[in-house]
Amino acid sequence: MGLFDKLAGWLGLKKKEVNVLCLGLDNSGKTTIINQLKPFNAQTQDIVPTIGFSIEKFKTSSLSFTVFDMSGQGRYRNLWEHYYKEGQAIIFVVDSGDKLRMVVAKEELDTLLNHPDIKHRRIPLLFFANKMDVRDALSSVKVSQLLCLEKIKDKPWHICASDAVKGEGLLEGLCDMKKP
Ligand code: G3D
Repeated sequence: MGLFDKLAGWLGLKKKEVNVLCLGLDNSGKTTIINQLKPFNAQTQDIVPTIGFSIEKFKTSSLSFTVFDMSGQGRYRNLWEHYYKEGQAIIFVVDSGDKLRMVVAKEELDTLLNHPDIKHRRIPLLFFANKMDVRDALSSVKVSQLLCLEKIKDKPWHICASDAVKGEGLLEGLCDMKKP
């Protein structure tokens, strides 16, 4: 079973289409992860490059992904928040080698979780503590502590260390995830 099937399985295929938001700071590894998840026949739909802000969307028969950076672009926030309503699952990617920006990642996560379109929904969250291969990378436990994930009580969540370049940890992340 491929990664993509796993993800589809985890999300359940009762709904016709499930839209997954893949979020995180720039350079955390979102594109690399998504490319690993993407089946060969996935169509990249709209790559919408606007000045300073771009969203990638792609879609297969049952899943669609919306991927964007949340960093350095506060002024584009209302553009990306527009996508929250239609998201039914969130993959939040953190660079576990980037200790300096962990606090920024946490701020973005907190802002996301407090958003009216997310706050009261039992939307499942899958965290990847990515770049586990880099020297001195923080463990998934440490990343979880720094992001205060234990405080998330009203949504199913799971964190997994990953090396997106080698494709390691992604399958484990999806397998360990509880069905929403
Ligand atoms: P983004 O889409 O979140 O901005 P990318 O991030 O997927 O473009 O990844 C940013 C850089 O980190 C890329 O390197 C990519 O190869 C690298 N990267 C992604 N995941 C991992 C990982 O798990 N381990 C390591 N060591 N590197 C990773 P370049 O050099 O292309 O900028």
